[in-house]
Amino acid sequence: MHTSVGDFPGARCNFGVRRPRAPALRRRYGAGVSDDAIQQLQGIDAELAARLDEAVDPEKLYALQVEFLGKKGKLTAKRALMGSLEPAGKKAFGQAFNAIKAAMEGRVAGRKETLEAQARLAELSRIQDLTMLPQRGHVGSVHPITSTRRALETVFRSMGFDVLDGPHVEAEQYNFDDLNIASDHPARDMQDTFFVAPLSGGQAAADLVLRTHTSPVQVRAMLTRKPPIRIIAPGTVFRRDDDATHSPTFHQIEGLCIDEGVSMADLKATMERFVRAFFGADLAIRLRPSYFPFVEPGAEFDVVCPFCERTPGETCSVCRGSHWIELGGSGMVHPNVLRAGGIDPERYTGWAFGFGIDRMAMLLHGVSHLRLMFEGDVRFLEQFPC
Ligand code: FA5
Repeated sequence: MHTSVGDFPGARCNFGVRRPRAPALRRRYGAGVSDDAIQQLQGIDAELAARLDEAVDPEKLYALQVEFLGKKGKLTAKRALMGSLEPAGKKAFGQAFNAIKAAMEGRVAGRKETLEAQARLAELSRIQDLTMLPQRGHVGSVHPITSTRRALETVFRSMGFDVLDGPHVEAEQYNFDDLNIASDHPARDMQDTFFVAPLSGGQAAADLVLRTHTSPVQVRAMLTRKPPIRIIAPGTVFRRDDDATHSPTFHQIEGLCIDEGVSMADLKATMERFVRAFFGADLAIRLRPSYFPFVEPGAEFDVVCPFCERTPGETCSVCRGSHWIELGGSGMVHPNVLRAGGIDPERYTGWAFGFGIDRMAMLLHGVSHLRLMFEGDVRFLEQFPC
C-alpha cells in the first residue's frame, strides 16, 4: 500500500493550489517552525509534482525518484536544514519533512501505478486479433494404400484372422525355396528381384533378398504357430517391375488358413464373404485356374467389375471391358510348403491367397496410374481426406 498524498499536511499544496502562507504553516506544523525551511521542502515537492509527467516509463520514474528522494536526492539534502534550526523548530521541521517526504513518495507510487495501468492497456491493445479465427494448421490425411490396408485388416479380423508382419529383407529360403520354388525354377524369373549384397568383411548375406511377395509369411506362420492357423499378412514387397500397373515397390496382403479338412470350397466361401464386406456389395467372384508353385490347385482370383455400371454403354476404363478384375493368386497350400513349415500334409490342408493392395486401392479410388500412389504429390494425396 502506498501513502495517499491527501493523508499528509501540505500534501495537496502543489497541485497548482497556492502554497499556505507563514501563519498557516505555523498552524499546521506548530510554533517554532521555520517558514523558509518548510517552503523549501514544499518547493521541492512542487517541482516533483510538476515533473512527474516526464516519467513516461519506469526507468525515467526511477531516475526522478532518485533525483528527489534518493540518498543524495533534493529532498534528502534538505534534511541538513535541521541543523540550523532552533530546538523548538527542529521537531516541527522533522514532522513537516516526513509528511512532505511521504507525500512525494505517494506521488511516485501513484505515477508508478498509472504507468503500470498504461502498460497493461498497451499490452492488451497490442493483441488486436483476439477475436480472429485461428488459422488451422495443414492437416494431412491417411494415404489411400494405408486406408485400404486398414479396411482389409478390419474385414479379416472380423472373420477371425490374426494380422502378422514379416521382414522386408527376407531369407531366400522363405521367399523361394520353402515355397516350392527351386533355385533353378523358372518361377523365380517371374519375380526377378533385388538381392542384398554381402556385407564387406562381415557375414555373407548372399541369401537375402528384398521379399518379392508376402507369401514367405506363410512359412513363418507355420513355423511359429500350430493349426488351426488363420492369418493375414499385409506389407510392402519389391520387384523389378515398372509400368502403369506395376511398381518396383508395392503392397500385398497374404491370407492363410490351415486346419483339418480345409478345402477349396472354404476358400471360395471366405472370399465371397470378404468381397461382400470389403466392397459392400454381393459382387460375383471367379477362380481361374493358374499356376503358382506353392499352391495346388492354384487359381487367379477375380471379382466382377463394380465400375462397369458407372458407364453403361461405354467400355469401362477400369476393367477395360472384361467385366472382371483380378485381385491376385490363390489356391490350396502345396504339401511341400506344409512340410517346409513343419506341418503334416497327411493330417492338415490349407488354402492361401495373395492380393495386390495397391490395385485394390486404385480400384476403390479410380486412380489410373499406380505411380501416383508413390510420388508423394500433395495435390494427389489431398484428394483422399480422412
Ligand atoms: C504372388 O505374388 C503370389 N505370392 C500370390 C499368391 C499367394 C498366390 C498365395 C497363391 C497363393 P502375383 O505375382 O500374381 O502372385 O502377385 C499377386 C498380385 O500382386 C497381383 O495380382 C497384383 O495385384 C499384385 N502385383 C504383382 N506385381 C505387382 C507390381 N509390380 N506392382 C503392383 N502390384 C503388383
